[in-house]
Amino acid sequence: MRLTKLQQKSFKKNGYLVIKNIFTKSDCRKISTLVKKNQNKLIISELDKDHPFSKIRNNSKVSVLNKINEKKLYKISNIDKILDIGSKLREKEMKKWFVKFYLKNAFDGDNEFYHQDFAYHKDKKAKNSDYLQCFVAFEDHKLGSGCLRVFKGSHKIGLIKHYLVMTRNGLSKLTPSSKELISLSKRCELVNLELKAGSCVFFDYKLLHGSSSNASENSQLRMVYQMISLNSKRDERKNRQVWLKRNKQEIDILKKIINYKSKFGGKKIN
Ligand SMILES: O=C(O)CCC(=O)C(=O)O
Repeated sequence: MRLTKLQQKSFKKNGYLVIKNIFTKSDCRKISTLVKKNQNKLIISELDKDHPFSKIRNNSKVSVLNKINEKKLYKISNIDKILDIGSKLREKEMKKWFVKFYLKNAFDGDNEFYHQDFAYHKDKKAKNSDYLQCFVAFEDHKLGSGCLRVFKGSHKIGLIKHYLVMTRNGLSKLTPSSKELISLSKRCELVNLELKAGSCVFFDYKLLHGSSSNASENSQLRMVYQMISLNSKRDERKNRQVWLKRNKQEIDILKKIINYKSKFGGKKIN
C-alpha cells in the first residue's frame, strides 16, 4: 500500500495514523467469529478472564491464536499486510513480533489504564523507534463501548513516570498518576478513535493511550499487532528479568491485600 507524504508527516506529528478499511467487512465478521468461537480454548491464563475470581463461566479477555487457528486466520486474510505500512512509517524493515486479540466483551470488557507502551519495554535495550503498534477494530468501536483514546502528540513528551497498579484480574498494569494525566490533557488533545470495523491505527510506543470499560451491549473486538525492527537490540534475558520483577511486585501487592483482609476479618492467615 502506498503512503502519502501527508500521512507520513501526520504520523510523525501526532504519533498515530488511522488507515480506513484495511480489512473488508466480510473478513472482519469471519475473524470475529473465529476468535470468539475459540476464545475458551485460546486462553493465555485463568487470569485473562473477565472475572477470574468469580464462578461466572465467563469470557476470556485476551486471546492469542494457536497454530491451527492462526492458519485459519491467514486463510481469511493476510494480516501481515500491516507490516508493509509499518515499515514505511518507521522507515526501516519491521517484523511481526506479537499478535493478540482483546475481546472487550459487552457489559464486561475492562478499561485499559492510560499508558505509553514503551514503559513496559524501556529496560529491554531496544529503542522506542524500533517498536510500532497497529490496533485493528474488527467491530465498530464507539466511545460508549470503550473505544481507544489517545493523547495526540504525546509521543513527543518523553517517557512519563508510570506506577504499577493492580487490576481486578490480579494482573498489574503500568499507568501515570491521574494528576499527571490531567495536566497532560491540557497540553495534548485527547482524541476518541471511533474506528469502523476494518479500520486500524498505527501508533508510536510513546503515544499515551487507554480506554474505558465496556458497559454497553456491544462487544469491541480489537487486534493488537506489535512490530519490531529487524535489527533491534531487544535483549531476551532482560525481558525475562523485567517479567520476573513484575511478577514479584504483583505477588507482594496480593500478599498485602490478603494481610489487610485477614486483619480486617480478625483471622490470621499465613
Ligand atoms: O484495547 C485497548 O483499549 C488498548 C490496547 C492497548 O493499550 C495496548 O495494546 O497497548
